[in-house]
Amino acid sequence: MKIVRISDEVTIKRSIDTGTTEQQAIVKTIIADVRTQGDEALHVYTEKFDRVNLSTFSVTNKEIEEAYEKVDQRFISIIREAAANIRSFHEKQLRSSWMTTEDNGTLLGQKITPLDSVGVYVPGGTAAYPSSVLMNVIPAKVAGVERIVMVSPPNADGVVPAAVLVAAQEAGVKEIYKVGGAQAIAALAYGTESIASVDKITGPGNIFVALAKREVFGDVDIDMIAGPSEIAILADETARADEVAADLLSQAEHDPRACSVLVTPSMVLAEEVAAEVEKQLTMLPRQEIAARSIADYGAIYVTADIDEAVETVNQLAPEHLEVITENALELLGKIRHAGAIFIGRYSSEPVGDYFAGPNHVLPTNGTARFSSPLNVDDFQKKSSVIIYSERALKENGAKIAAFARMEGLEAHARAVEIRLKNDRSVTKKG
Ligand code: HSO
Ligand code: ZN
Repeated sequence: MKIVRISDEVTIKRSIDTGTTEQQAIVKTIIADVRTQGDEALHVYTEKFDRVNLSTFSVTNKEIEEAYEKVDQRFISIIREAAANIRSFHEKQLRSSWMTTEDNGTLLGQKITPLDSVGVYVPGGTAAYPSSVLMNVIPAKVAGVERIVMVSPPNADGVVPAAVLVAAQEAGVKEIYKVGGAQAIAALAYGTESIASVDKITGPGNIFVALAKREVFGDVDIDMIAGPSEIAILADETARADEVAADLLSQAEHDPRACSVLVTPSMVLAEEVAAEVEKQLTMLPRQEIAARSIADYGAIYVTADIDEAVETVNQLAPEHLEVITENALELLGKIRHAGAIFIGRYSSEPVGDYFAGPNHVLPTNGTARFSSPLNVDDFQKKSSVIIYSERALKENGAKIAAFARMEGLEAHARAVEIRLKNDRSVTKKG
């Protein structure tokens, strides 16, 4: 792993895949086909890309039951416990509608309403993570979303992995379709004979899925477009090199384009971690992926002191940040940009990926500067409520009409004034 002494600017190499023009064109065609031909197009693309011919896309109760038989009991109970932790964390995010009363009798407020329907995309292959099913579905459920639909590509046998189905069932998904890729995103956005459209699409996917989400955005809402995983570890000489190295590798094994960096004022730790990473790499089942990630995107930055290390981390705005230093908690106040912050050596990143409760869908690519982990607010929206009182309109009507005329909008002015006039004539008559 390369060790670099930090200069005043951190130029970190990260991977942003915006797709080729060819891929963009393919995605546009698929979306247009699904819009015009519905299920027929879904069948054609499922045969073409997933190499399977399905009679229906819908996952049946029988398939769910079979999934439960395939996975072991211990996994089911771990999933249940993780789901309970995730649920209880997200319940704390729930906000209430509110209303305030002004002295003149006016009521003003904010009404919170869950989205009607949400579609969760779950990738196929080795990235079909049951944990991501929980992390996408549970906040929507807690938010009160009535209809949660899951889509995932079928494998060559025409099934979705058992663990994914079990996680979906445990999270409370009632509607699952075996369809993936850009065609699944198009079906969720525009609807087909067998899949009714949704209002928002979340969940990670390959470049075709990401491009399709970008394409349908505006007709429906989408979550963030996630880049490869990232971890930054801020550590001093009190950290154990073997633990730091293990955590760097935990994200490196996700993707050859994942980005794992250590930021430390200690050259001793830097050298020990570099050696440990090499050593532990050779023992990993996914060493090929992790080795490429470490070689291409990994780095150890050595800073002059802790303050410079904190500043470096803020410039990186990493998806995950671990702080393993003396008095780590004291640094929390100085950290401004990170998707999730793990404090102390017992808060290893996978604790958050699976179990602690906070969401593992986090801003990547430096977007932690302006965005947040997936949360309950992402599945609700707000409406303003205005209940203006008679007294308030009488007090302020003339000002509102004057404001409208300043903008040259006479009908606005008259809409207010007609009420003032009507009330004056009623008073006169009475
Ligand atoms: N670390 C990934 C999430 C994940 N890890 C799923 C394991 N499974 C998000 O950055
Ligand atoms: Zn992970």
